[in-house]
Amino acid sequence: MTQYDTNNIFAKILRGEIPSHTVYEDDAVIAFMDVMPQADGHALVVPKSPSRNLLDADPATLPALIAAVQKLAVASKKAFVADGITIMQFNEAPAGQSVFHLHFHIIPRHEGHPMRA
Ligand code: D5M
Repeated sequence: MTQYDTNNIFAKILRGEIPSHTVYEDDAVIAFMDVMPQADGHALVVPKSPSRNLLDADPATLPALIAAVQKLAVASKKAFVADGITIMQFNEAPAGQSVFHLHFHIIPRHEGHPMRA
């Protein structure tokens, strides 16, 4: 298993070393807006505990994380008056992961509006 790199960009955001447009924080997670949104309102939910992705995450951290994902999904649907919410999560580069700190994408979706590439 590849090791967790403490210099990944989300670790730097969690340490306050680089800015983010943070929209939610609790003991377990922060959520901030994605800088390359695939649709308006695209946000990321990032656990504070260090793991590269879901494959190496401590199972004890997952209930609080998925509860936060649900909370952000419900809030996002309301805030962006969305018809639905896409939740995405990638594990390792061949699967589409580019930032190697576990995160969930929360993407509001509207009837007739496909996601941007
Ligand atoms: O995608 C990682 C996601 O992280 C991608 O949608 C861009 C986003 N990203 C990269 N850097 C930043 C910063 N600094 N702030 C906010 N969002 C960022 P994945 O393919 O899931 O690893």
